[in-house]
Amino acid sequence: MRGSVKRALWAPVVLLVASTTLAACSSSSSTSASSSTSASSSTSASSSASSTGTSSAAAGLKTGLKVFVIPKNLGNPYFTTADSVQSGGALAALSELGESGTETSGTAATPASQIPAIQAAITKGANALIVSATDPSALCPTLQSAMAKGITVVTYDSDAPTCRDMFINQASTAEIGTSEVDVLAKQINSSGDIAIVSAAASATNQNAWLAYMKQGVKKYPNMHPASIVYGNDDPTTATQVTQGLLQHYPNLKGIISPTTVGILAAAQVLDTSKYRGKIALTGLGTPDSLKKFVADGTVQSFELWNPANLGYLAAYAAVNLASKKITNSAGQSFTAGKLGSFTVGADSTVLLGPPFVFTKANINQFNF
Ligand code: RAM
Repeated sequence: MRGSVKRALWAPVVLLVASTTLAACSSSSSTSASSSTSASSSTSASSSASSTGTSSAAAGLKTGLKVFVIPKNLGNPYFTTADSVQSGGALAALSELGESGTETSGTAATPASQIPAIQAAITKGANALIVSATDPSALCPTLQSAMAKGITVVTYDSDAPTCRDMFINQASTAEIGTSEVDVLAKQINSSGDIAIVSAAASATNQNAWLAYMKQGVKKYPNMHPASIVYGNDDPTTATQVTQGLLQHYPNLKGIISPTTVGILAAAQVLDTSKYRGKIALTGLGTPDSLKKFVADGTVQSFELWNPANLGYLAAYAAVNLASKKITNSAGQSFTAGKLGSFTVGADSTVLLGPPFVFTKANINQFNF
C-alpha cells in the first residue's frame, strides 16, 4: 500500500522553484542578442567563401545555405559541444559543407526565450533551422510558418513532432528511460524512495524519457517514486530543487537526473560526507563535468551520447533536405561526413546510436 501511495505521488511538481529565479531567467533573455551575435560572428567566416546554389564537395548539396542552429538555450555546455566548430558539432559540419552556420537562441531554456531567436532567423532569410524544442506546442506556430515559407526544419535533441521535417534522435527514447531506472536500481538494491530532477516541464525529450521511467519503475515493487522536480536547465534552479528534495524526503535513496545541467547540480549538492555514497545519483551528464564526482564516489555511473556527433549529424541532415537531395521519407539514406551513412526511419526520425555508459573504469577515455 505504501508503494502505491508513493507511486501516485510521482507526479510532476514544481518544488522550490522560486519565482525570483524564474524572473531572473526570463530577464536574462535580453542578453541573448549579444550572445547570439557573438556566437554567429564566430561562424560567419565559413559562409563568406561560398554562394547559395553552387554544388559542394559533397555531390548534390547546395552551398551558401543560411542554416541557423537553435539550441534550447545558449550557455548550456551540452549545446555548446553539440553546436560548436571547436568540438566538431553542427557548425563544424556546416563549415565543411560550405554553408553559412549561425548558432542563436535565448539564454533561458524556455519558449519565451527561444521563439524570438527562431523568428529572427526566419526574418534573416534562413534556408534551414536546426532546433532543440523547449516546448513543442509553443514553438509549433513559428516552426510551421517557417515550413510554409519553404524553410527546412530539423529538430535535434528535443523534438516538435508535428512541426518539423525531420528529428535527429540522440538515442532510443525507450532505452534511455528504462536503462536509467535499471542503473539506479542496481545501485540501491532495487529498494527505497527515488526522485527525478528533470529539466523543463515542457521539454519533449525530458517528458518522453520520464514516461519510460514511470513504466520502468513498475518492475521494482520496492522502489518508491517520490517526486519529480524541474531545474529548467538552470544551475541555480536545479541546485535549489535538489536541496528541496533532500529536505522533503529524508529517506531518499536515489536520484535520476536526465539533464546535463541537473545531474551536475545534483552531484554538487550530494558531494558532501552526509550524502556521498548514501544517496545514489545517475542520469545523463557530460563525462568532463562529472569526472570529479565519479572519482570521489558521489556518482557511480551515468549515460550520454556524444553531443558533438548529434549536432554534426543534424547539420548534414538539414543540408541534405534543404538541397532536396533526400526527402524525409523512411528509407531515404544520406552520408553525414565522418559519421558515415544514415537512413531515415519511422516518423522521419534519424537515430544517432546507442548511448555510452560511463563508469570509473572508462570515464577518462572521454573528453566532452
Ligand atoms: C540538457 C538538456 C538536453 C538534454 C541533455 C541530456 O543539457 O536538457 O535537452 O538532452 O541535458
